[in-house]
Order: sequence, then C-alpha cells, then structure tokens
Amino acid sequence: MTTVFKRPAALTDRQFSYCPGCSHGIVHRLIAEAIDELGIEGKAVGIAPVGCSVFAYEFFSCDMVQAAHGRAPAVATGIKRAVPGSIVFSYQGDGDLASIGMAETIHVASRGEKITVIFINNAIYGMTGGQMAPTTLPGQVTQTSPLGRDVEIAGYPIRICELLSTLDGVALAERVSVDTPRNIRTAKKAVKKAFEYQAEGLGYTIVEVVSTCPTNWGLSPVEALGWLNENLLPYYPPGVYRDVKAEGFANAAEASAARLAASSVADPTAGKDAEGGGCNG
Ligand SMILES: Cc1ncc(C[n+]2csc(CCOP(=O)(O)OP(=O)(O)O)c2C)c(N)n1
Ligand code: SF4
Ligand SMILES: [Mg+2]
Repeated sequence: MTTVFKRPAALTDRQFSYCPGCSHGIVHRLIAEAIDELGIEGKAVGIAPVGCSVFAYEFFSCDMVQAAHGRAPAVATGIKRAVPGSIVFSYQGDGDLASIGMAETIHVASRGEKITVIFINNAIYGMTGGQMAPTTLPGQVTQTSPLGRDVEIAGYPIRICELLSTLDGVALAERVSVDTPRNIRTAKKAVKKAFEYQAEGLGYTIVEVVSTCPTNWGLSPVEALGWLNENLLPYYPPGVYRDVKAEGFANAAEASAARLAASSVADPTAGKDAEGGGCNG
C-alpha cells in the first residue's frame, strides 16, 4: 500500500502543546517537511524562542538550542559562524522577535547573517495571556489594551517584512499565511526557498507567517480564521518583499553593491592630505 500521509521524520513523537486552531502546529509541520524533503536533518539547527513555542526543542528532531528572550538571531549567528555548513533557523513570535528581540532582528538582518528566521505574527503575546505586541492592530483589544490599542499612546504596529526588506543583508523576505490549503502550500514553498537560499549562502532570509491565536483573541478556531482574513491580512499583506535572485542578483551582497554603485559616496579620504585634520579624542 502506498503511504500518502505520514508524520515528518524531522518531528519527534511528542504531542504539540498548542491550542486548537493555533497556527504554530501547522508551521512546525511545514518546517519539518521542508527539512525532510531537502534532506538536511543532519545539518539543521533550530533556535527555540520564548512564547508559546518555547518548547519547540521538544518537537523537532534536529539539533535545537533554547535562546533567552529575543536573542534567537544572536544565538543563530554564533552557530552559523561556528558551523558554516549547518542550516540554522530561528523560530520566533512577534513578542519575541519584534519587541524584546528587535535589536537582534535588525542587526542580524543588516549584517546579512546567513540564517533563516521563521516569524509567527499572531498580533499578540500568546504565552502571557494576551499582552499587546508590536504587531497588535490599532484598536485591537488585548489584556493590556482592554479599550483597544491606542496609537496615541502605544504607537503603530510594525510591519517586519517591509522594514527588513530595506536592509542590504536580506536575500529573502516573504510574508505568507496558513489559513487555507492553498496558502499552506505557498508557505511551504517559502520555507523551502529560505532554506535553499541559506544553503547557497545568499544572505539573511525571513518568512513571516500571519497566524492565529484563537485563545487570546477570544474566538473559536473557525472565527479566528475569519478575523485573520478580515483584519490581519489587509494590514499585513502576504507577498514577496525581497528576493534578490528574482531581482536578478546572485546574492544580497551583489544587490548591495549595485545600490552602492548608484551612490556618489566612495572613499571619504580620497584627495585629502593624509596627515591633515582628525580628532584624537
Ligand atoms: C514587556 C515584556 N517583555 C518581555 C516579556 C517576556 N516574554 C514572555 S512571553 C514573550 C513573547 C510571547 O509572545 P510571542 O513571541 O508573540 O509568542 P506567542 O506566544 O504569541 O507565540 C516575552 C517577550 C514580557 N512578557 N513582557
Ligand atoms: S495561546 Fe495562542 S499562540 Fe499560544 S498556543 Fe494557544 S492559540 Fe497558540
Ligand atoms: Mg505572538
């Protein structure tokens, strides 16, 4: 008999700890399928975050490391630099990545570290009972914004793919969702592409997954999918925000060089007296 459906080898037998209707389980499976299909289990190293996916190290059968709050990209950087042949991915929620870990997120992307970030944007801190996150929509009710996010006080949500796509170290920035079978297939292609770009050494790669948190949204799993479609996807449109290969470059460094060539800035000391001026302080 032909097997048409089985648990990916890159997942352990441990039962997921996620609520019904939560996107985390689907994304875990997609990552595991990508690892299996690319045959990289022996090379893959995952970094688990804080948040509801804190136990990711229990669920993937590849090597896993637990990072402190927001530090997953820094840990990933160290592992990738120490073992360049590894395929390193951090798995982070929006509270972890876009709030406490924002500095690491920006600098790792700008340095073009050859890692893959899987970013679960569910517009809330799931783990802590639903705090407002940097991605919480204007007016969205959370435990810490019971009257709805007031942008006068809390500012506006951060669109991570749009933000990171401006950085020269980025080879791929793609936003997907996993709310329909078709979108799940697109999401899986994006994860595989990110791993492939990393293996080819093209630069930093991120796949943002617009996700559900029915529990802290106070909705049923089906209602949560409706809320995601009506509210989150218009605010966080899926799409490819940066793909250096599709733009005709060999890698992020080449794309960056093209930007620099268009700039008039070259050597600031050119034409100046070698001994002149300067501050010794
Ligand atoms: C202001 C603040 N800083 C740091 C923390 C520590 N902390 C606990 S859980 C968490 C992240 C949880 O949210 P998210 O990353 O969106 O993951 P989710 O649970 O939604 O999957 C953080 C940063 C906190 N709760 N509040
Ligand atoms: S609280 Fe939200 S993010 Fe956490 S497991 Fe439940 S549905 Fe998923
Ligand atoms: Mg979250």
